[in-house]
Amino acid sequence: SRIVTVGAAQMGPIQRAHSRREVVARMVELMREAASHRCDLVVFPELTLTTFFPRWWMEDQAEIDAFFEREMPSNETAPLFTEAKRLGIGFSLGYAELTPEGRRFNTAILVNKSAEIVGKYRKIHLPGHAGHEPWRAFQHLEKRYFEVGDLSWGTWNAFGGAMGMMICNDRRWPESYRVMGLQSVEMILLGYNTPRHNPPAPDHDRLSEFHNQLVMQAGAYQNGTWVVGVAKAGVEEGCEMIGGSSIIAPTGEVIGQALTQDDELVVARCDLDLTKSYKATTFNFDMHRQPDQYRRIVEQ
Ligand code: ING
Repeated sequence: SRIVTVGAAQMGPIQRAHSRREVVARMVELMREAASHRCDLVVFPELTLTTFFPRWWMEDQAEIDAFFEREMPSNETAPLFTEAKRLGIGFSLGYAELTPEGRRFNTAILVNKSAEIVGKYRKIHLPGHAGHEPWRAFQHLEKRYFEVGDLSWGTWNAFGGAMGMMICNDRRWPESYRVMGLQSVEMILLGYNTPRHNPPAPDHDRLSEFHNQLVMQAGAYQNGTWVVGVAKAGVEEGCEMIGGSSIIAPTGEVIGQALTQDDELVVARCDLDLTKSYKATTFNFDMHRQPDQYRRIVEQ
């Protein structure tokens, strides 16, 4: 067996007034709690460092860019890396990336136990809309503030196995999991900020948690991989976001789940060898897939 002890570090709400310093202090607390449970890896949510700013229509680029990180680690985030190295723990972190060339992405990084960034992913499925839609109780402007990610979905050898990442809306699209499944991924880390209310389809609201579980459990089982889904939860600036952070086995079973809408660590011992029986039988891609029949999936 290849056990990775995982800490899903759900974050409660981050209000606009909360500084990165305050948020990082909360994250360090969760990291210390994870270390006390002998975690190898802590998974933080999407856009962990600030409130979910795509809920607002903004036009001033300086105001928008205040939510982005120009460097990683930065002064405010350095304590995360320092503490992780001291504790001998790895982590994944979601943040808004502003590159030196002036490109903006919804990004996640994978950091090993030596506090080295070993993987980076930029969100590909950007939900919501690009224009101001004032009829909505709140906006969802990821298409306005971020570019579509340009790194595809990769895997990295770390923590004893093949690790992959995706972000939030990616988890609703089977292609996200399958691209990594075809690279023999064994554990997918993802963070999410999911408003309970979806203005264009309010009748879906009552199914928010069900849909959240459904897509991650399906992705895990259909690709013989662990999936760790971690929420930024609770009421941020009047907008409720679901919790339900989960650790899901390659069997498709949820083996750990958050019970609150606040900062909460969910710990599980995940044996990467549990992926083998699915990859070798039911989802033996070389033996069973018929790619010639799948062409329509990649047509525009
Ligand atoms: N959030 C949401 C998500 O995909 C959403 C957007 C909410 C889509 C509800 C569909 C229904 O979980 C982000 N940040 O992608």
